[in-house]
Amino acid sequence: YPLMPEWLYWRAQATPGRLALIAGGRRLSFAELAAEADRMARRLAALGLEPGDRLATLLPNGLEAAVVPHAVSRLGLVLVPLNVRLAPSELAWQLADCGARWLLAAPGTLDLARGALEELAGCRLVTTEPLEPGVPSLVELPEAKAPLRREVDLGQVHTIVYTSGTTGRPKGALLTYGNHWWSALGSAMNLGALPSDCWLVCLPLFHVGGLSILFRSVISGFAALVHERFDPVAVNQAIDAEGVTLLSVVSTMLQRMLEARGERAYPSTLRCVLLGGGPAPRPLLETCARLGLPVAQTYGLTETASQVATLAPEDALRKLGSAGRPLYPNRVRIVTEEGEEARPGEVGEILVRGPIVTPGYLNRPEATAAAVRDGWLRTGDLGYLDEEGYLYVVDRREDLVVSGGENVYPAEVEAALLAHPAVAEAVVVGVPDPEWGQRVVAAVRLVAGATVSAGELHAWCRQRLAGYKVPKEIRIVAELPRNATGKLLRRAVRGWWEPGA
Ligand code: S0N
Ligand code: AMP
Ligand code: MG
Ligand code: MG
Ligand code: MG
Repeated sequence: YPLMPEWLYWRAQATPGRLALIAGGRRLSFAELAAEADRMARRLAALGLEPGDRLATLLPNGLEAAVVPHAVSRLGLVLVPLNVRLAPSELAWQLADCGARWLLAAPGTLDLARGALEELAGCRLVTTEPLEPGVPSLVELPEAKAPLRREVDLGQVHTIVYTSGTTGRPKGALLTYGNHWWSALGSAMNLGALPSDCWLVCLPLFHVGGLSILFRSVISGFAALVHERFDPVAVNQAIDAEGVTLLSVVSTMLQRMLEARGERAYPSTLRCVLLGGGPAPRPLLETCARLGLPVAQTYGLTETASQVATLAPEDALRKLGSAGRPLYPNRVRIVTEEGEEARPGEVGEILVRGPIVTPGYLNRPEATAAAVRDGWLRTGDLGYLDEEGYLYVVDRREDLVVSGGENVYPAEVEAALLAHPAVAEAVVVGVPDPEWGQRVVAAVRLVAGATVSAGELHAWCRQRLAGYKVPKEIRIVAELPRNATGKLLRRAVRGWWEPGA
């Protein structure tokens, strides 16, 4: 793999005065962002962190979360951005799996970080600002004289992002500099990238949908505006009055933006709304088309560092409902259940090949071998290509629930329910939901003679699972539906919530 100049180091020399980042109440040029990243890198070095070490972060969106990916790259660390919605035990497991030496937390995540570290030896806490005696903070640390890297190796791992799977624990997807580089280039070649662009980050920076915007900004040389949390009114305001030209959202967010706005048109300065992370409901796309809102559906995964295929702006109406064509230089194939190449229009599994595809999962040789074969990533998603090679993702996966852009695998929730001594059997399914796309619900059968309320089970789940995984409804039933051979019928359980499906 070729060495190339470290992106921010290069950018700060090429266009030092151009606006780079608006976050945490500050506006930074690329030169200022680079200085900020260098300072953070030297302070991290003062903790004893060395090239190759893993730095986990538990950060809400803000200045630190936007600077740390670049600091990590200057020092040669590996960034592990953790989801702030997870439960302490879920975080502890990921921290142990990746062997992080330090966990960086902020005021808003301190308690959660503490909870996660309670039973974990070998990982220490560092905070963004002074919060407690004895706990080092970035602000107070000295700047060590560590050598900072001016070049990066495209084959090297930059990030580990945890993503859930059908069975077992989440897996840490390895993302290299090359994955991020080609992702940013493919995006620029499809949507264009202008010095005057400003890409709003209202997705969390611990998922690739948010994180990838930071790399695009530095690689292509446009600004990123980071919102601390998703607020539809603030997003609309930023589009109207703060020069936002691009933004990335999931359906739940876009819907809330439209509800907050009514029928008032968006300004023509808004070039593109990238809509991804889950199915794009057709009525939502049609409403946007009617309002003249330039929405581009995208299909992407953690394992591909974000976008795989994105509809080009000029195809928005002609190909409504499609996720577009694969981004340069990646390829997409559809393979039928029989293992054959699908014909145009024929549904099968979506396979992806190209430099955006992860080299694999941390500590999981079998899962890696199963997911990436001959360079082709098996996504587990179903879709088809039309005659012109445009991708349509069809929403038919039984094992995955996508709720508000967060993925929930029923097995994980079922395991949490089954861990309760009163629960004999549990079935978790996703049902259509007007706000979340799908919501998680559960049906349980209790151990004979046991008594527990749905409320108690709810509280039990809350202690063990991220809020978005906790079933929005739990039904206690006498019997779960089975077929003649005793197999649990998930579809029948789903029918209790979704009659006629
Ligand atoms: C939709 C969001 C913003 C909702 O969060 P909100 O409103 O801030 O919630 P809270 O106020 O914190 O909590 C209120 C209650 O709601 C529950 N809750 C929160 N989120 C969910 C959820 N998703 N599902 C169900 N319930 C939820 C809370 O638990 C709380 O309830 P109680 O009090 O009872 O606990 C938020 O969910 C959000 O940020 N979603 C987006 C997450 C995301 O980034 N997804 C994308 C992940 N995938 C990728 O990154 C790959 C795809 C990709 O890269 C991409 C995606 C989109 C666009 C572009 C791209 C690209 O390729 O570039
Ligand atoms: P994640 O693993 O969190 O990165 O989420 C990736 C998953 O989100 C994919 O495997 C799909 O199941 C789903 N997804 C992403 N984009 C789309 C889309 N345009 N339509 C339907 N599902 C999508
Ligand atoms: Mg996934
Ligand atoms: Mg998702
Ligand atoms: Mg049990």
